[in-house]
Amino acid sequence: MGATEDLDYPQIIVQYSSGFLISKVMFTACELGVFDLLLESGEPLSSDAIAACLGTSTTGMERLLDACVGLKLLAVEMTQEGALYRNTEISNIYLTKSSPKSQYHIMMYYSNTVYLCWQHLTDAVREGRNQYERAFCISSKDPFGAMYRSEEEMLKFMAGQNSVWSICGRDVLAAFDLSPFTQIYDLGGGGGALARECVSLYPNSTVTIYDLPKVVQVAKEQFVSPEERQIAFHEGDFFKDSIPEAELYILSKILHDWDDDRCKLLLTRVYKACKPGGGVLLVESLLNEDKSGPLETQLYSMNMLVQTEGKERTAAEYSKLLEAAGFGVIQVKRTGKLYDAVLGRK
Ligand code: ASE
Repeated sequence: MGATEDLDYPQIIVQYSSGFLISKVMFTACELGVFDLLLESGEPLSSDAIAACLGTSTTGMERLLDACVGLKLLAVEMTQEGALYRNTEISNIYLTKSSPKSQYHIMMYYSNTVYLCWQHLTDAVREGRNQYERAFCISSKDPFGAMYRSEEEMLKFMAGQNSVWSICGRDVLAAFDLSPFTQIYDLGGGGGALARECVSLYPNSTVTIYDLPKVVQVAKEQFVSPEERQIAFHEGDFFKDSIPEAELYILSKILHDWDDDRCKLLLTRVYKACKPGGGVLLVESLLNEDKSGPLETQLYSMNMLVQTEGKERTAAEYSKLLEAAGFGVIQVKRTGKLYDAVLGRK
């Protein structure tokens, strides 16, 4: 395709203009339980049958299913009885609620919370800050106070964050050989999915999830069973309360929530607590050094603008923050997936 052709018909502009419609079609099919129904049914179903089972209109469901076919999230076959729909392999694995790799919860968080903040992206760019006041009429002083404004919101966030580790957890933890570290703290470990991956990959390790008291309570009740003996809990605020001594601290998607000063404060506190010879593992989505990509990370950085006080950073930026806190021998591993790993040693 030549440049003139591009200018004659602006393919990417057309595509980007309807990009948000794509997300909403996928989120809505998930929310209504289309993929769950087709998995359970075990055979292709008509749009009328799907509409009847899910209690929706037939006219709306037929269009939703056809759009899912266009997105390759469903497949359709024409029979004498009309069109019959079935899941694709990808949908069975990632879009059904019960699958171990389900992305259902993060989609519900995007669709029902993140989406509302993005309504105010223009204001966020003008003002350079998150949009809780406009989106939810709540103070934006304390972003996690706002994000955890109700137990329901906190639960949705924790479940959403957990789903990411079913697709990226192993890679970020295998990026470095962490087997020398057996006493591990996962600071802001939330629902514990990364801790679970960690103890499964490193059977000699114990991982303590350090998080706010209300997060720890919900994690114990809903996400981690007492049988998971290698996972422990510690209630506290890692900016204020003491951080126990350990060999390794995991900070997974924590620094991206905060500005440089807060990051340095936290890393300095972690450095003081850390055993000599120990380290800190940052799990973050790394920007290219010239910030030219990856696109997913650039978009996440916009999301940090509307939802938090942070941003996504380059490997050099994380290295500088680590060095400022005292850490040396900094290693960076890109995984090629959404999240990467940076290891700093004391
Ligand atoms: C945070 C992570 C997220 C804080 C707010 C968040 C995510 C969504 N909202 O630490 C997950 C990452 N996804 C995006 C779009 O940033």
